[in-house]
Amino acid sequence: MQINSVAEPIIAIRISQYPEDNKNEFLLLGRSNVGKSSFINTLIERKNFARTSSKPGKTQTLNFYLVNDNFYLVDVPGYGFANVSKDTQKKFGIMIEDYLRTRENLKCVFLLVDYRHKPTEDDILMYNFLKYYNLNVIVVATKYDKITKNNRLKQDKLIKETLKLNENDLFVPFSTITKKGRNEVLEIIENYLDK
Ligand SMILES: Nc1nc2c(ncn2[C@@H]2O[C@H](COP(=O)(O)OP(=O)(O)OP(=O)(O)O)[C@@H](O)[C@H]2O)c(=O)[nH]1
Ligand SMILES: [Mg+2]
Repeated sequence: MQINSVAEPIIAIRISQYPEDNKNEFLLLGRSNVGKSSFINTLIERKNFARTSSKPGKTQTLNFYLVNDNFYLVDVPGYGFANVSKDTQKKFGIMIEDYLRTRENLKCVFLLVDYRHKPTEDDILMYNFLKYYNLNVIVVATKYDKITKNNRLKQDKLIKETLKLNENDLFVPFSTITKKGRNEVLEIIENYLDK
């Protein structure tokens, strides 16, 4: 897929603020700082179009990026970061739940986990929650460039076993530095758009 255009995001906190043009949507989920916003930038080949930061807690709203006038990539706040107050975390949780509960044009969720680490309890909870609601989940392991060759197989195994991935679950190692996984993700999106 060629990326021809990306519009300034539609920002939403409440359901009433979501786009109403009923286009297909793809949601990014994952811990704060795992690389959700960076993932979007890599897909659309724009530097910091979706704002990123080395400090967790950068994205604070639902941000809908319309790509090719055809589908939305939806960036959201991350979970599981201790420096964000309990109240704020709760608000973020409600924002994401509202979205998942109501969004019929959601095609699939990219659940991002850090390639270097064992998925956290929050990651496991999120994965199970998505499966329970029968959503299509693609696990993306970010920051692939930061791990040595020797450790890759071990990390693959650790992530798949910790989340208890099924045979049919897609698992995509990803890097914003080398662009590894970019084509695969674009193909996945394309396949959903064709369905
Ligand atoms: N080396 C490397 N760094 C990455 C990669 N992906 C993200 N990062 C870095 O990780 C940090 C966090 O990235 P963000 O995209 O802001 O993370 P986020 O998940 O959107 O974070 P929140 O908005 O706080 O939930 C930034 O410093 C990025 O440059 C990657 O594949 N490789
Ligand atoms: Mg972000």
